Amino acid sequence: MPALTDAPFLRAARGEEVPHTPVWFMRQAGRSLPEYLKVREGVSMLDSCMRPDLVTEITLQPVRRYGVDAAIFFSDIVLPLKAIGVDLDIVAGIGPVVDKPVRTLADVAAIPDLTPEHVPFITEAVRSLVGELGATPLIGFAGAPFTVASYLVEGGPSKEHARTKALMFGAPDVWDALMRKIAGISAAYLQVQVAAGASAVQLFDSWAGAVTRADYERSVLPYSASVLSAITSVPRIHFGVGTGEILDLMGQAGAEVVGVDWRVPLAEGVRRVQGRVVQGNLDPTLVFAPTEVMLARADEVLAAGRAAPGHIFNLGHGVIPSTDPDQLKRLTDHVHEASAR
Ligand code: 1CP
Repeated sequence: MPALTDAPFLRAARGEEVPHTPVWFMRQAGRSLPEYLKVREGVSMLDSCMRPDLVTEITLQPVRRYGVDAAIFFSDIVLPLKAIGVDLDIVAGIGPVVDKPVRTLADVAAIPDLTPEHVPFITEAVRSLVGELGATPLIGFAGAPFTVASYLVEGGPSKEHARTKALMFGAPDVWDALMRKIAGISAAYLQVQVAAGASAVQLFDSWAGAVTRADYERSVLPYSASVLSAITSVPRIHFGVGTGEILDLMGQAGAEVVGVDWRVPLAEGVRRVQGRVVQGNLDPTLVFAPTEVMLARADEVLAAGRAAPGHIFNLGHGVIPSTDPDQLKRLTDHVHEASAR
């Protein structure tokens, strides 16, 4: 039986030699899989995240189907907020919706800190998964302060993040209090997952690309760095979308691995994060192209990844729900075969 600590995903994250380039996909579980749609029938998204039996099954589904090198814990970035009592729901076809948006110091003060007692079902689900996964690593995750703040301040998904950025520009005291509060919640939530056996963590700052370099450095980075610094025993991955202009700064936030979205050529991403391991970055729409086109582009990503101290193959953002799972299976097999040392 191979040892978990020698799993290719963890070796790559530590910058060690690997038998093949490890591969997993952001949002590999979920709506692209018929077996997911089946077990979710009649169960709301948030309810499914609080049921360890369902979380275990849904997390394992893509591992069984694709043979990917890591599992990602099935949950959502707003789940810890729900667990501490923030009135929110995940609405099908929309995403997270917050009943009473957070805009003032009093609103922030009303949000409790997260303790392990708030999320016993997470501990139970992670333990169950780690037992089932054996030598396949489980990635825990949390939302980074900026991205979670956007849902809290806007009250739901947003393209412009206008109210969020207005708060950042115009009310620095409220912004600091809110970002500290979320940083504490995300750090505690990751610590629960690591304590229960997660082998790595990913901090999702999906919407960080919405801010300028200067604003990122001053008003976002310190809080993400604080979350990352709370995790010292397992490799950390730091990811956002549209982050080309801030990729070097993201690399300075403390994670061993930096996720690169598909807009930045991976060779350039490797240069920008200077000495860090990279994760990414095939355009998620390439699965809709003919297989040979998708695989040729995957070869380019693999070639560029060789310049980094380590490379974890992934898409440049999450799996699109209408993706054909057979394409992801072909992609996984191809990455393994084409990168075999
Ligand atoms: O009913 C449903 O099935 C809802 C769809 C869904 C799913 C399957 C949502 C609502 N969240 C999830 C699961 C999820 N969310 C996972 C686990 C799946 C996996 O990776 O295998 C993860 C890692 C997330 C994290 C997440 N949620 C992020 C960061 C990752 C990213 O994609 O950038 C973000 C931004 C969210 C918010 C969210 N939750 C759900 C939706 C539709 C959204 C995005 C809404 C928006 O556009 O703002």
